[in-house]
Amino acid sequence: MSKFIDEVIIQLKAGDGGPGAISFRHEKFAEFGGPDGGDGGKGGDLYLISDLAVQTLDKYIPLKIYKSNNGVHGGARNSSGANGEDLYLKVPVGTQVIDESSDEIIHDFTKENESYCVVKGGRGGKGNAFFKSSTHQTPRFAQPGEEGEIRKVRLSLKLLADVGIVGLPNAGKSTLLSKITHAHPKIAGYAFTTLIPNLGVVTREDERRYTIADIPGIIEGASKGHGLGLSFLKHIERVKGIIYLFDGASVDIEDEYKMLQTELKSYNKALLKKPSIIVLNKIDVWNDDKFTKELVKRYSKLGEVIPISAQEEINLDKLLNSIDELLIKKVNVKPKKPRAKKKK
Ligand SMILES: Nc1nc2c(ncn2[C@@H]2O[C@H](COP(=O)(O)OP(=O)(O)OP(=O)(O)O)[C@@H](O)[C@H]2O)c(=O)[nH]1
Ligand SMILES: [Mg+2]
Repeated sequence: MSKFIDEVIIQLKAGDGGPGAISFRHEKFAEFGGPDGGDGGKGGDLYLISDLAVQTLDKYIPLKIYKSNNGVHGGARNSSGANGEDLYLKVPVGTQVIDESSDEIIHDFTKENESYCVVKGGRGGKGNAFFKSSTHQTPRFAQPGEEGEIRKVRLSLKLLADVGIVGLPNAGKSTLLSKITHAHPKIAGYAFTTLIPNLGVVTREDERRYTIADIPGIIEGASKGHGLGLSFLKHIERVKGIIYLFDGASVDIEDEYKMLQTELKSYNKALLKKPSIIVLNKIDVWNDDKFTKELVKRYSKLGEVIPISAQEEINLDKLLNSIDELLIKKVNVKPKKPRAKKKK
Protein backbone atom coordinates (compact mmCIF):
# COMPACT_ATOMS: atom_id res chain seq x y z
CA MET A 1 0.00 0.00 0.00
CA SER A 2 1.37 3.38 -0.86
CA LYS A 3 1.89 5.87 1.90
CA PHE A 4 -0.48 8.75 2.17
CA ILE A 5 1.49 11.83 3.05
CA ASP A 6 -0.70 14.88 3.31
CA GLU A 7 1.74 17.40 4.73
CA VAL A 8 5.39 18.07 3.98
CA ILE A 9 7.81 20.99 4.33
CA ILE A 10 10.24 21.48 1.46
CA GLN A 11 12.49 24.24 0.14
CA LEU A 12 12.18 25.62 -3.34
CA LYS A 13 15.11 27.37 -4.96
CA ALA A 14 14.98 28.99 -8.38
CA GLY A 15 18.05 29.00 -10.63
CA ASP A 16 20.67 31.72 -10.33
CA GLY A 17 21.24 33.98 -13.29
CA GLY A 18 24.41 33.19 -15.29
CA PRO A 19 27.24 35.75 -14.96
CA GLY A 20 27.99 38.06 -17.87
CA ALA A 21 31.25 37.41 -19.75
CA ILE A 22 34.36 39.58 -19.95
CA SER A 23 35.79 39.19 -23.41
CA PHE A 24 37.42 41.24 -26.20
CA ARG A 25 37.37 40.72 -29.92
CA HIS A 26 40.62 39.41 -31.31
CA GLU A 27 41.54 41.45 -34.35
CA LYS A 28 44.42 40.90 -36.64
CA PHE A 29 46.36 44.12 -36.13
CA ALA A 30 45.19 45.16 -32.70
CA GLU A 31 46.00 43.49 -29.44
CA PHE A 32 42.48 44.14 -28.18
CA GLY A 33 39.35 44.70 -30.22
CA GLY A 34 36.20 46.03 -28.60
CA PRO A 35 34.49 44.28 -25.70
CA ASP A 36 32.25 41.40 -26.82
CA GLY A 37 31.34 39.60 -23.57
CA GLY A 38 27.73 38.37 -23.80
CA ASP A 39 25.06 38.36 -21.09
CA GLY A 40 24.40 35.46 -18.76
CA GLY A 41 21.16 33.51 -19.12
CA LYS A 42 18.24 33.87 -16.72
CA GLY A 43 17.86 31.27 -13.96
CA GLY A 44 14.96 28.85 -14.36
CA ASP A 45 11.71 29.56 -12.50
CA LEU A 46 10.22 26.91 -10.26
CA TYR A 47 6.56 26.06 -10.60
CA LEU A 48 4.19 23.74 -8.80
CA ILE A 49 1.59 22.20 -11.08
CA SER A 50 -1.55 20.28 -10.12
CA ASP A 51 -2.06 16.87 -11.66
CA LEU A 52 -5.04 14.56 -11.13
CA ALA A 53 -2.81 11.50 -11.51
CA VAL A 54 -0.87 12.51 -8.39
CA GLN A 55 -2.78 11.69 -5.24
CA THR A 56 -0.35 12.17 -2.39
CA LEU A 57 2.70 14.22 -1.47
CA ASP A 58 4.76 11.12 -0.67
CA LYS A 59 7.36 11.73 -3.37
CA TYR A 60 8.58 14.83 -1.55
CA ILE A 61 11.46 14.41 0.88
CA PRO A 62 11.01 16.61 3.96
CA LEU A 63 13.29 19.68 3.99
CA LYS A 64 14.97 18.77 0.72
CA ILE A 65 15.88 21.70 -1.55
CA TYR A 66 14.25 21.35 -4.97
CA LYS A 67 16.06 23.49 -7.48
CA SER A 68 15.60 24.65 -11.05
CA ASN A 69 18.63 25.12 -13.32
CA ASN A 70 20.99 28.08 -13.28
CA GLY A 71 21.40 30.32 -16.28
CA VAL A 72 24.53 29.69 -18.35
CA HIS A 73 27.53 32.07 -18.42
CA GLY A 74 27.62 34.63 -21.19
CA GLY A 75 30.24 33.89 -23.87
CA ALA A 76 32.64 35.65 -26.21
CA ARG A 77 31.47 37.15 -29.50
CA ASN A 78 28.41 38.59 -27.78
CA SER A 79 26.83 35.21 -27.29
CA SER A 80 24.27 35.16 -24.49
CA GLY A 81 24.17 32.23 -22.11
CA ALA A 82 21.15 29.97 -22.33
CA ASN A 83 18.37 30.46 -19.81
CA GLY A 84 18.12 27.83 -17.08
CA GLU A 85 15.23 25.47 -17.68
CA ASP A 86 12.09 26.01 -15.60
CA LEU A 87 11.18 23.20 -13.25
CA TYR A 88 7.62 21.94 -12.77
CA LEU A 89 6.90 19.86 -9.67
CA LYS A 90 3.63 17.94 -9.66
CA VAL A 91 1.26 18.13 -6.71
CA PRO A 92 -2.21 16.69 -6.18
CA VAL A 93 -5.28 18.83 -6.81
CA GLY A 94 -6.26 20.15 -3.37
CA THR A 95 -2.73 21.07 -2.30
CA GLN A 96 -2.33 24.29 -0.40
CA VAL A 97 1.05 25.98 -0.52
CA ILE A 98 1.87 27.76 2.72
CA ASP A 99 4.88 29.99 3.38
CA GLU A 100 6.64 28.43 6.37
CA SER A 101 7.86 31.69 7.84
CA SER A 102 4.67 33.74 7.60
CA ASP A 103 2.05 30.94 7.61
CA GLU A 104 0.41 32.68 4.68
CA ILE A 105 -1.39 30.55 2.09
CA ILE A 106 0.45 31.43 -1.09
CA HIS A 107 -1.65 29.30 -3.38
CA ASP A 108 -4.49 26.80 -3.27
CA PHE A 109 -4.64 24.34 -6.14
CA THR A 110 -8.32 23.81 -6.79
CA LYS A 111 -8.21 22.75 -10.43
CA GLU A 112 -6.43 20.23 -12.57
CA ASN A 113 -3.40 21.40 -14.56
CA GLU A 114 -2.98 24.70 -12.77
CA SER A 115 0.57 25.99 -12.48
CA TYR A 116 1.92 28.50 -10.02
CA CYS A 117 5.38 30.04 -9.97
CA VAL A 118 6.61 29.89 -6.36
CA VAL A 119 10.14 31.23 -6.86
CA LYS A 120 11.56 33.22 -9.75
CA GLY A 121 14.95 32.66 -11.33
CA GLY A 122 17.60 35.40 -11.06
CA ARG A 123 18.35 37.67 -14.00
CA GLY A 124 21.47 36.99 -15.99
CA GLY A 125 24.39 39.41 -15.51
CA LYS A 126 25.28 41.81 -18.32
CA GLY A 127 28.48 41.03 -20.21
CA ASN A 128 31.20 43.65 -20.63
CA ALA A 129 29.95 44.55 -24.12
CA PHE A 130 26.93 46.12 -22.43
CA PHE A 131 29.12 48.55 -20.46
CA LYS A 132 30.96 50.00 -23.43
CA SER A 133 30.37 53.72 -23.79
CA SER A 134 32.06 56.67 -25.48
CA THR A 135 33.98 57.37 -22.31
CA HIS A 136 34.66 53.78 -21.46
CA GLN A 137 35.75 51.82 -24.52
CA THR A 138 37.25 48.80 -22.80
CA PRO A 139 35.26 47.85 -19.70
CA ARG A 140 37.02 44.98 -18.00
CA PHE A 141 34.12 44.01 -15.83
CA ALA A 142 30.81 42.22 -16.16
CA GLN A 143 27.82 41.72 -13.85
CA PRO A 144 27.42 38.58 -11.82
CA GLY A 145 24.10 36.80 -12.22
CA GLU A 146 21.34 37.57 -9.75
CA GLU A 147 20.55 34.85 -7.23
CA GLY A 148 17.36 32.88 -7.73
CA GLU A 149 14.70 33.21 -5.01
CA ILE A 150 14.46 30.62 -2.27
CA ARG A 151 11.42 29.85 -0.17
CA LYS A 152 10.55 27.30 2.48
CA VAL A 153 6.99 26.10 1.96
CA ARG A 154 4.60 23.69 3.57
CA LEU A 155 2.49 21.65 1.17
CA SER A 156 -0.75 20.62 2.81
CA LEU A 157 -3.16 18.39 0.96
CA LYS A 158 -6.88 18.61 1.49
CA LEU A 159 -8.42 16.31 -1.08
CA LEU A 160 -10.78 18.17 -3.33
CA ALA A 161 -13.35 15.50 -3.89
CA ASP A 162 -16.83 16.46 -5.03
CA VAL A 163 -18.46 13.77 -2.93
CA GLY A 164 -17.36 12.08 0.28
CA ILE A 165 -18.51 8.67 1.53
CA VAL A 166 -18.73 8.37 5.30
CA GLY A 167 -19.89 5.46 7.39
CA LEU A 168 -19.06 2.95 10.06
CA PRO A 169 -16.27 0.45 9.48
CA ASN A 170 -17.29 -2.45 7.25
CA ALA A 171 -20.35 -0.72 5.78
CA GLY A 172 -19.00 -1.21 2.26
CA LYS A 173 -17.65 2.27 1.45
CA SER A 174 -14.56 1.02 -0.37
CA THR A 175 -16.61 -1.59 -2.22
CA LEU A 176 -18.90 1.15 -3.51
CA LEU A 177 -15.94 3.28 -4.60
CA SER A 178 -14.44 0.32 -6.45
CA LYS A 179 -17.68 -0.27 -8.36
CA ILE A 180 -18.42 3.26 -9.52
CA THR A 181 -14.84 4.38 -10.25
CA HIS A 182 -11.62 2.76 -11.44
CA ALA A 183 -10.09 3.03 -7.97
CA HIS A 184 -8.88 -0.20 -6.35
CA PRO A 185 -9.14 0.38 -2.61
CA LYS A 186 -8.49 -2.47 -0.24
CA ILE A 187 -11.70 -4.29 0.71
CA ALA A 188 -12.05 -6.76 3.55
CA GLY A 189 -14.55 -8.07 6.04
CA TYR A 190 -13.00 -6.45 9.09
CA ALA A 191 -13.12 -2.99 10.61
CA PHE A 192 -10.62 -0.30 9.61
CA THR A 193 -9.55 -1.85 6.35
CA THR A 194 -9.23 1.65 4.94
CA LEU A 195 -6.48 3.53 6.73
CA ILE A 196 -5.99 6.34 4.26
CA PRO A 197 -8.48 8.21 2.09
CA ASN A 198 -8.96 6.88 -1.43
CA LEU A 199 -10.01 9.00 -4.35
CA GLY A 200 -11.82 7.81 -7.44
CA VAL A 201 -13.15 9.51 -10.54
CA VAL A 202 -16.72 8.86 -11.68
CA THR A 203 -17.22 9.31 -15.43
CA ARG A 204 -20.83 9.81 -16.55
CA GLU A 205 -22.26 8.99 -19.96
CA ASP A 206 -22.15 12.64 -20.99
CA GLU A 207 -18.40 12.61 -20.20
CA ARG A 208 -18.82 14.68 -17.08
CA ARG A 209 -16.38 13.66 -14.40
CA TYR A 210 -16.39 14.16 -10.70
CA THR A 211 -14.31 12.82 -7.86
CA ILE A 212 -15.43 10.80 -4.90
CA ALA A 213 -13.53 10.09 -1.71
CA ASP A 214 -13.74 7.00 0.48
CA ILE A 215 -12.44 7.67 3.96
CA PRO A 216 -11.71 5.41 6.94
CA GLY A 217 -14.63 4.18 9.02
CA ILE A 218 -15.87 6.37 11.87
CA ILE A 219 -16.85 5.02 15.28
CA GLU A 220 -18.35 6.62 18.34
CA GLY A 221 -15.77 8.74 20.13
CA ALA A 222 -13.68 9.23 16.98
CA SER A 223 -13.51 12.92 17.84
CA LYS A 224 -11.78 11.89 21.07
CA GLY A 225 -9.30 9.82 19.14
CA HIS A 226 -11.10 6.45 19.11
CA GLY A 227 -10.61 4.26 16.08
CA LEU A 228 -8.59 6.21 13.56
CA GLY A 229 -9.69 9.53 14.99
CA LEU A 230 -11.04 12.23 12.75
CA SER A 231 -8.00 13.96 11.31
CA PHE A 232 -8.72 12.46 7.89
CA LEU A 233 -12.01 14.38 7.84
CA LYS A 234 -10.09 17.35 6.51
CA HIS A 235 -10.25 15.48 3.22
CA ILE A 236 -14.01 15.82 3.03
CA GLU A 237 -14.20 19.38 4.34
CA ARG A 238 -14.42 20.71 0.83
CA VAL A 239 -16.84 18.20 -0.74
CA LYS A 240 -20.08 19.38 -2.31
CA GLY A 241 -22.11 16.57 -0.80
CA ILE A 242 -21.90 13.57 1.49
CA ILE A 243 -23.05 9.97 1.17
CA TYR A 244 -23.82 8.37 4.50
CA LEU A 245 -23.40 4.69 3.83
CA PHE A 246 -24.81 2.00 6.14
CA ASP A 247 -24.87 -1.72 6.30
CA GLY A 248 -28.63 -2.06 5.68
CA ALA A 249 -28.80 -5.00 8.08
CA SER A 250 -27.70 -2.90 11.05
CA VAL A 251 -30.19 -2.88 13.85
CA ASP A 252 -30.49 0.84 14.29
CA ILE A 253 -29.41 2.97 11.41
CA GLU A 254 -30.99 6.04 12.94
CA ASP A 255 -28.64 5.74 15.94
CA GLU A 256 -25.67 5.18 13.67
CA TYR A 257 -26.64 8.20 11.58
CA LYS A 258 -26.86 10.38 14.69
CA MET A 259 -23.49 9.12 15.89
CA LEU A 260 -21.86 9.94 12.53
CA GLN A 261 -23.40 13.39 12.56
CA THR A 262 -22.19 14.04 16.11
CA GLU A 263 -18.65 13.08 15.16
CA LEU A 264 -18.69 15.13 11.95
CA LYS A 265 -20.12 18.10 13.81
CA SER A 266 -17.40 17.99 16.43
CA TYR A 267 -14.84 18.18 13.65
CA ASN A 268 -16.53 20.92 11.63
CA LYS A 269 -20.14 22.02 11.97
CA ALA A 270 -20.27 23.07 8.32
CA LEU A 271 -20.12 19.40 7.29
CA LEU A 272 -23.71 18.91 8.45
CA LYS A 273 -24.96 21.69 6.19
CA LYS A 274 -23.83 19.90 3.06
CA PRO A 275 -26.45 18.11 0.96
CA SER A 276 -26.46 14.39 1.64
CA ILE A 277 -27.88 11.02 0.63
CA ILE A 278 -28.45 8.07 2.94
CA VAL A 279 -27.47 4.80 1.32
CA LEU A 280 -28.51 1.41 2.70
CA ASN A 281 -26.03 -1.14 1.44
CA LYS A 282 -25.95 -4.94 1.25
CA ILE A 283 -29.62 -5.41 0.26
CA ASP A 284 -28.52 -8.63 -1.47
CA VAL A 285 -28.11 -10.20 1.96
CA TRP A 286 -31.86 -10.48 2.55
CA ASN A 287 -32.89 -10.16 -1.10
CA ASP A 288 -36.45 -9.18 -0.29
CA ASP A 289 -37.91 -6.12 -2.03
CA LYS A 290 -40.73 -5.77 0.43
CA PHE A 291 -38.37 -5.62 3.40
CA THR A 292 -36.12 -3.19 1.52
CA LYS A 293 -39.10 -0.88 0.91
CA GLU A 294 -39.97 -1.03 4.59
CA LEU A 295 -36.44 -0.01 5.52
CA VAL A 296 -36.47 2.89 3.07
CA LYS A 297 -39.78 4.06 4.51
CA ARG A 298 -38.50 3.71 8.07
CA TYR A 299 -35.49 5.90 7.50
CA SER A 300 -36.83 8.36 4.95
CA LYS A 301 -37.50 10.87 7.73
CA LEU A 302 -33.71 11.25 7.90
CA GLY A 303 -33.43 12.33 4.27
CA GLU A 304 -33.22 10.84 0.77
CA VAL A 305 -32.70 7.08 1.19
CA ILE A 306 -31.40 4.79 -1.53
CA PRO A 307 -31.04 1.03 -1.09
CA ILE A 308 -28.18 -0.63 -2.98
CA SER A 309 -25.92 -3.59 -3.09
CA ALA A 310 -22.45 -2.32 -3.86
CA GLN A 311 -21.09 -5.84 -4.18
CA GLU A 312 -23.82 -7.12 -6.50
CA GLU A 313 -24.10 -3.77 -8.26
CA ILE A 314 -27.80 -3.33 -7.58
CA ASN A 315 -29.29 0.16 -7.93
CA LEU A 316 -25.94 1.83 -8.57
CA ASP A 317 -27.37 3.75 -11.56
CA LYS A 318 -30.09 5.13 -9.40
CA LEU A 319 -27.52 6.18 -6.85
CA LEU A 320 -25.38 7.89 -9.50
CA ASN A 321 -28.42 9.78 -10.78
CA SER A 322 -29.26 10.92 -7.27
CA ILE A 323 -25.66 12.02 -6.71
CA ASP A 324 -26.02 14.15 -9.85
CA GLU A 325 -29.33 15.60 -8.78
CA LEU A 326 -28.79 16.11 -5.09
CA LEU A 327 -25.08 16.55 -4.57
CA ILE A 328 -23.51 17.80 -7.76
CA LYS A 329 -26.05 19.78 -9.80
CA LYS A 330 -27.80 21.40 -6.90
CA VAL A 331 -24.72 23.15 -5.64
CA ASN A 332 -23.71 24.22 -9.13
CA VAL A 333 -26.88 26.22 -9.63
CA LYS A 334 -26.19 29.79 -8.70
CA PRO A 335 -29.05 31.66 -7.09
CA LYS A 336 -30.26 34.49 -9.26
CA LYS A 337 -29.36 37.90 -7.99
CA PRO A 338 -32.29 40.27 -7.63
CA ARG A 339 -31.96 43.10 -10.10
CA ALA A 340 -30.95 46.39 -8.61
CA LYS A 341 -33.66 49.00 -8.98
CA LYS A 342 -32.78 51.95 -11.10
CA LYS A 343 -32.73 55.21 -9.27
CA LYS A 344 -34.97 57.80 -10.76
N1 LIG B 1 -23.18 -8.99 0.90
C1 LIG B 1 -22.59 -7.85 0.67
N2 LIG B 1 -21.36 -7.60 1.19
C2 LIG B 1 -20.80 -6.41 0.93
C3 LIG B 1 -21.41 -5.41 0.13
N3 LIG B 1 -20.60 -4.35 0.06
C4 LIG B 1 -19.50 -4.66 0.77
N4 LIG B 1 -19.60 -5.90 1.32
C5 LIG B 1 -18.60 -6.60 2.13
O1 LIG B 1 -18.47 -5.90 3.35
C6 LIG B 1 -17.12 -5.98 3.83
C7 LIG B 1 -16.58 -4.59 4.08
O2 LIG B 1 -16.46 -3.90 2.86
P1 LIG B 1 -15.50 -2.63 2.66
O3 LIG B 1 -15.87 -2.06 1.33
O4 LIG B 1 -14.10 -2.98 2.94
O5 LIG B 1 -16.08 -1.71 3.84
P2 LIG B 1 -15.57 -0.27 4.31
O6 LIG B 1 -16.81 0.48 4.69
O7 LIG B 1 -14.72 0.34 3.29
O8 LIG B 1 -14.77 -0.64 5.63
P3 LIG B 1 -13.59 0.19 6.39
O9 LIG B 1 -12.60 0.59 5.36
O10 LIG B 1 -13.05 -0.78 7.35
O11 LIG B 1 -14.26 1.34 7.05
C8 LIG B 1 -16.35 -6.73 2.77
O12 LIG B 1 -16.26 -8.10 3.16
C9 LIG B 1 -17.21 -6.58 1.53
O13 LIG B 1 -17.04 -7.66 0.62
C10 LIG B 1 -22.71 -5.72 -0.41
O14 LIG B 1 -23.34 -4.94 -1.11
N5 LIG B 1 -23.23 -6.94 -0.10
MG1 LIG C 1 -12.81 0.86 3.40
